[in-house]
Amino acid sequence: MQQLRGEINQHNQNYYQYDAPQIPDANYDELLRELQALEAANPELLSDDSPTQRVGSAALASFQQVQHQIPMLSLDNAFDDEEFAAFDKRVRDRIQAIDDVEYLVEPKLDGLAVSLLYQDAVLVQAATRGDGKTGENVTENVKTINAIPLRLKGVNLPKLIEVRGEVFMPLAGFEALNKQAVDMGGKSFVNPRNAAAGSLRQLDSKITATRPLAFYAYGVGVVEGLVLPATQKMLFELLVNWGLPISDQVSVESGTEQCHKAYESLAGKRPLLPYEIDGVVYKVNNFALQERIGFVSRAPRWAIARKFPAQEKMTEVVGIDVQVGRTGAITPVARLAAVFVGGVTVTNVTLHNEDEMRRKDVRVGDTVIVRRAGDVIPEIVSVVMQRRSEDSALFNMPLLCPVCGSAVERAEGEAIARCPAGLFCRAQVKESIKHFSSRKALDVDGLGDKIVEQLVAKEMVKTPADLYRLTKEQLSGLERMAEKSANNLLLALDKSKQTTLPKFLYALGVREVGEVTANSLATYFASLEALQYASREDLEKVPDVGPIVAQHVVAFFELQHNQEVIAELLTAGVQWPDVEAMSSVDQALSAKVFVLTGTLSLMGRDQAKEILRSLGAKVTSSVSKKTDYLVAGEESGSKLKKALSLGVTVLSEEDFLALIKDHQG
Ligand code: I6G
Repeated sequence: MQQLRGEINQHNQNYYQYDAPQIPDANYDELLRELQALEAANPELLSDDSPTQRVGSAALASFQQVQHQIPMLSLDNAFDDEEFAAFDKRVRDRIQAIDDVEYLVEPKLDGLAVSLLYQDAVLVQAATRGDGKTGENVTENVKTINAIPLRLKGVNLPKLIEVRGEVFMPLAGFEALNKQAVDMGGKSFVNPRNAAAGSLRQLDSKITATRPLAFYAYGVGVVEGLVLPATQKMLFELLVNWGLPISDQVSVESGTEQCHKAYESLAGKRPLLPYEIDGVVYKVNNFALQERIGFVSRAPRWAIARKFPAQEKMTEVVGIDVQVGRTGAITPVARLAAVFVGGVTVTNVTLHNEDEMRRKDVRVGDTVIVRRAGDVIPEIVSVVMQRRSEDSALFNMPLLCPVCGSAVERAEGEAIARCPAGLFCRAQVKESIKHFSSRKALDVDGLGDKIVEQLVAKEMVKTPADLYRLTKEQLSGLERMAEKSANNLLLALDKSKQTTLPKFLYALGVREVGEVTANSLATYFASLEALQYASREDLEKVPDVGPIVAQHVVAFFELQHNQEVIAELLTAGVQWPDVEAMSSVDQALSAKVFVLTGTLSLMGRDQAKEILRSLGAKVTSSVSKKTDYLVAGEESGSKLKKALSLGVTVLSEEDFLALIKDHQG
């Protein structure tokens, strides 16, 4: 217990005093709960100075200290429905409730708690929570936050009122601040909470003034010259009338079932909100009941935070590998001890390139914090430096391609190192074949990675054209390939020959030519021959094609090897309908720009794209001012948020189906 207390105290200090947490919140919560459980089982060993008995650590000496007349408490947590039900039962037992209890429900923002003192309606002091009893005087800094009124509005204002709430940094501001920091060669913030804390606790308030901070009030402390209304909800209405912002997601719910629904609803909205939340706060709505229920030393008994599942977890880097991609890019990849985070098990994460790996200073053996938010690919947020072993060594990128042994090249000013061997490097052959046969390309059903690996290793396939020369005998000789599977694969190969020009162009794997560009090229040139002989100038006339893409396209078709492979593919029977014929259908959506996001449950995304393109629309992957429509399926995330902020028309899946039905006639 002593050891746990020491550890937790250190984490408190890192979090509250230095704004530099070394472990994710979920791991901190786990430590605290472990200590709470030990103390509950051994009450004779409980001590007043245990971290379970207080909140955070003392304030930094460089700010003036502020004594909170009424302690700023923290909230107990519930991590599942049973824990919330147990909380509700404790509440009901204390007030001997027969009916359901009414709770005020609000999102729990990921920011930092502050106290604002208004005397005769004027903001006279602002303080951080600190250890709950003593905080830091951040008045000058708080005065720079636009969301916080310097003078309260209205009549019959109290003589003195202490408003409490959360200062936070909205996501858009956080992203802009980090971009600016990186552009200027500075360090970025790990998350919006740290950015908010770091911004508020600046000794120079001019710096705070440049930071995009916001505020929501959640309660009051000291009050003189006012009789509080009967409920938390009515207090919120009063605060709003005085000009104080409160969350726009507040509701009042009765009983555990409704509370659960409100939790689910906020969890669903979470990716759409313009700020980060890490849970939901429930408070007994009625103040008289709150008073009867009372407090324990660190938290009110009438409130609880129900946390969302963790999006950050700690794990260990067990190795760093380098992968050679289709275009020869050499990418360092961290192999992790498996960790369940944000709903999936993560075992590897890309480190992108050497510079990025150095910037984060990731080494084998390090303990790292892994983050997976929404549908974003997992990433390493930071290394837990305190846990680094003394003999840890920098990982050096190889000088030779780990697959073919060619000398690795890194062009000046480029972050990516490459193996220059092209299709003489087996890794690149393998990746090219995988790309060629992938679903969005020629879609060869049943040609899995393991089979491609064997075909390339045995040198049965060196180019995509070789796929069409494979025989049943050859295939049956492969591991995991029974005769039936060999037959099926041959049928799938035969079927894949009927394709479309955009898919064929995408399948060729020209650098920088993704699905969208392949489609633009096909639409513009309408035939493979026209594209093959296009000049850079011609290519740059195509929408979306800039000088770099044009250069890659020209370079690709200049290589004799590529011309030969294309000729062999055509001889093997790969073919597509005329683009002319394709574009003669209704082009009612011609030139409209669509973005698809979230899960489309009635029609897959690929099918939706194909239909849109056949109607002349353009489908791009990111939302911008040029986007005409965003089709938002279930669990849409940041794209939906961006579309809404740019005023782009958002279509539900049903709206979308109706639209294409209209145009298909
Ligand atoms: O409504 C609240 C939101 C956030 C809170 C709260 C909080 O802490 C960050 N803390 C307390 C103690 C209470 N309500 C009562």
